[in-house]
Amino acid sequence: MTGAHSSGTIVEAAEMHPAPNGVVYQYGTAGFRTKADILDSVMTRCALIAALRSRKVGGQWIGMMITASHNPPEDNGVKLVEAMGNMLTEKWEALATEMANKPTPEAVLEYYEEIAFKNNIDLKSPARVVLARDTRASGARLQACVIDGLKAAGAEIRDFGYLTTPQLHYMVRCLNTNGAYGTPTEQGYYEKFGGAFKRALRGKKPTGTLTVDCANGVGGPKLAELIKYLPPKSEGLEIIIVNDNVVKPEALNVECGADFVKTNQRAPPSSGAGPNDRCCSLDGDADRVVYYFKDGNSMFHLLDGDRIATLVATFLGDLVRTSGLADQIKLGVVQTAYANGAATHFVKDNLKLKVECTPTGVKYLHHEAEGMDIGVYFEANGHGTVVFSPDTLKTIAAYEPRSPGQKESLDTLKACIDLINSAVGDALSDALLVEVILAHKNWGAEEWLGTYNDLPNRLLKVIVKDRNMFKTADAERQLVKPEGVQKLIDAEVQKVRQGRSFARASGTEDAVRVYAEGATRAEADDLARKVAEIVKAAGAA
Ligand code: 16G
Ligand code: MG
Repeated sequence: MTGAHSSGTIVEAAEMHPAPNGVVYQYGTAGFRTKADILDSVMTRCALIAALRSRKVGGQWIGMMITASHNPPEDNGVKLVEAMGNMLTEKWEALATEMANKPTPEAVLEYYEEIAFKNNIDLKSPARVVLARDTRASGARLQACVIDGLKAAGAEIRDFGYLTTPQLHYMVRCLNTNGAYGTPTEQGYYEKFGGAFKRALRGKKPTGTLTVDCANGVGGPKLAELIKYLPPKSEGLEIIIVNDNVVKPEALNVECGADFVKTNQRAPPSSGAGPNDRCCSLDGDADRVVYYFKDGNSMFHLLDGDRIATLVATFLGDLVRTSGLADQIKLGVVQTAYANGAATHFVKDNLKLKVECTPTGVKYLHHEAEGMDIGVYFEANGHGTVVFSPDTLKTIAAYEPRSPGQKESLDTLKACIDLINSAVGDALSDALLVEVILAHKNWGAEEWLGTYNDLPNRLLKVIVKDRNMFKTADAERQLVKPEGVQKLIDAEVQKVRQGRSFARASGTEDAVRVYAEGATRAEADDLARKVAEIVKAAGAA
């Protein structure tokens, strides 16, 4: 921990880390993210924004996570975390973008003072910022740039070194809630989630083993640590860790990790798992997880975020009902347009739950879920968690079960609440929750897969002149610009049985993404190709 006194001025800090010429930065879907060698100035300036944000919220701790998630090893980035452990509010994203693009150190200072003035921020009031980073080689250098900015802004600093992104979110929430969410230490995190896992299992033992691919990122060493707080494998879950080489930073996310598995629809080549062995893959900062297995015929099966959402919603829904709370607590599920049509159908028609659809990006889903009693949200790519409203938590805490059966369900429900990192999607906590549910159902991955059949689908990437000309509405399901393009897409969708397709500009890459599904593999592929052609033609204009 370092002191709260400013050393050096804002101008000096900005001078130490000048902005490269001609680069335009943007606080994107999940923070700034680009090649690490052009991020120094962004880090220092983002630190100033974090300090201002902390002052704006009365000196509460604000988080800064240095990571580029599933991006290649040479990239890096930074995301800011709000006081309750959620993602930075959109208004402040815009301030961060503007600050990052200021041309000179003097302009940085001027903007710093302007933000303070316009937001009624007293620059002498305390500012507190908590830091962590993933295992990228550039992380140490970039962190030094952050610290220069924080010192210049006179912020108190707490540095946790290496953490997963969700661990940092956890620390922020703990620090600002006087321990109500947990103890703000790494050990506190392991004790909380390890303890809740044991309680939620209630003596049940998961079948088989779980092989966890850690993408050669920070999730590896952290999972190894967490395992020490889980029940011994003879009584609980046997976890086999693979791809945990953080000594070789160039191996990060290469031929492994959640993004590799989801995009390529295959297991990492390094995986040594046998037939029907349950596997999951984390991404580089462990805020995302997908499951998969190979069957007896070596056929690969993916159990993605949609599957986790349906499994979790089924289980929590059952617990609410069997606890006797169904009249008081309603569950809902939040998805994006990428959710497989079969998953949406399953939630609506089998589980009879409300489904909402939001644009892509954790912050939109999280926000929507906050409006529900219990909001289960997952993106197909594996980002997600469960959010419990304050009233729901009160209802559950105060509820007196009327039978031993109700008590059993209620105790399991309470343990699951503790097991879920509701500050943000957490690959480690999500995986433990999945394992608890499978153990209760006495299921392996095959049974889980058997709950419904995914519609065949295809995701394509189209490079266009300017992706910003593609504007969507209705949670990205309709293209409103360029005009007339949606009509052409609709005409193709009509021709395909169970056809559905949409196109949207990526928030993280310079491309337009096309998604299509249909009754058969051939129909889905064909539809995706046709829609991609339409987008390509429109984007060439
Ligand atoms: C980011 C988002 C993720 C989203 C993805 C979409 C967070 C923490 N991460 O990784 O939620 O699914 O972007 O990428 O919000 P795309 O816009 O390139 O398709
Ligand atoms: Mg990530």
